Amino acid sequence: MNASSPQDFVTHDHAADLSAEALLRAHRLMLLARKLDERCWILHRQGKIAFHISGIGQEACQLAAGLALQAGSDYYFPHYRDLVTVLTLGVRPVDIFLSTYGKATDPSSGGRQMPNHYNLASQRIVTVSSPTATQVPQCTGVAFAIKLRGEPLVAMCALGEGATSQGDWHEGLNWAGIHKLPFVCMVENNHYAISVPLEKQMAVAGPAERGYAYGMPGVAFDGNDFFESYNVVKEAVERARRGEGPSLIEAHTTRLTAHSSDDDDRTYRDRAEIEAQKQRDPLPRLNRALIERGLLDEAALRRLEQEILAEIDQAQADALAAPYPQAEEALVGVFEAGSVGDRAVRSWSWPGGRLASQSKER
Ligand SMILES: Cc1ncc(C[n+]2csc(CCOP(=O)(O)OP(=O)(O)O)c2C)c(N)n1
Ligand SMILES: [Mg+2]
Repeated sequence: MNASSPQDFVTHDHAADLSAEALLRAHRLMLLARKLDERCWILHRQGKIAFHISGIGQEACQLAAGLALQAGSDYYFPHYRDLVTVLTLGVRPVDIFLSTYGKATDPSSGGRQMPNHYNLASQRIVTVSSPTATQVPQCTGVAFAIKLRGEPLVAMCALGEGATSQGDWHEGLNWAGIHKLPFVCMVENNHYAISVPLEKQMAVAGPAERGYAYGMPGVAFDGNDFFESYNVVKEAVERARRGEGPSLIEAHTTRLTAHSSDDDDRTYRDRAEIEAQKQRDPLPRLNRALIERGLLDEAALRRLEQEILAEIDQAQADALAAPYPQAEEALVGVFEAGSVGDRAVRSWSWPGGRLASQSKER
């Protein structure tokens, strides 16, 4: 069974419906994400932040996801690489730095989550759980609730191809297929799970081949081509919204960095392979497409880059100036007030003082 092609799946050229204004906004978001991502790498190498995991090279399919969903209404369960998706759905650059620096005003967790574990409750971006693929059954659970309530909403998740080897992925997709849920699963197939290549991960060409087994379309597409990605993701999202059931969509994409700031991919990846993958980099491809359409020129691109770098400088400065959480508040929000865990925590002694949860009701 071969995966479907975008031509078989897409019923309408959704990308053609994007106005010039929408395309310029999309392009700005991709450039913003790239520059923000690069800044995080620099801060890590300067020893100023503890960890970074990158979306560089995977932005086209991610941006398509952010644009295809209704921001603030539909639910999104992100992959840890989905920087541009979450920026598109409403996370601000300062929020990324607040989280990375572990500041008290970090809207995702008050500085408690790992960096890149994106979430923003107001925008229905549900927090990344560190065990890979656990977002899939979480997301199908939300999709089930949407269906039971008869809401015109969609629940979408993203994950890497390596994580599709986890049982959670299979269970989630099986459930979505049985109940014909308003659910979209996007696999960002960058052909590596840290150092493990795709062919050591599965005996099929890619995860999309498995859609048939779960009773849903499985569609493989060029996840580095923004227009193709938008057409596929939008089709899957609208199909779910129309009550036609779930879709499994597989973005062929490129991880242009090491797995994370803690990884050295020179130990397992040929440099020539990365150089070849850079030819598929989604950002120059989108730059060229907008230049060809007369929406951008080289001078405008340089101006935009400067504007974005200034925006990032400001966001970084604002986050640096924000307060760190108090040590005494470390356990606030971990347990529901009045629960067994909360009562246990209240009974602990704390060097140098009392826990905030012992002194204050929250
Ligand atoms: C259940 C579980 N096992 C292992 C890990 C460690 N781990 C984190 S990311 C990762 C690789 C995931 O690869 P893939 O799903 O292809 O995503 P990519 O990083 O390539 O985007 C692993 C093994 C984890 N977080 N959770
Ligand atoms: Mg991978």
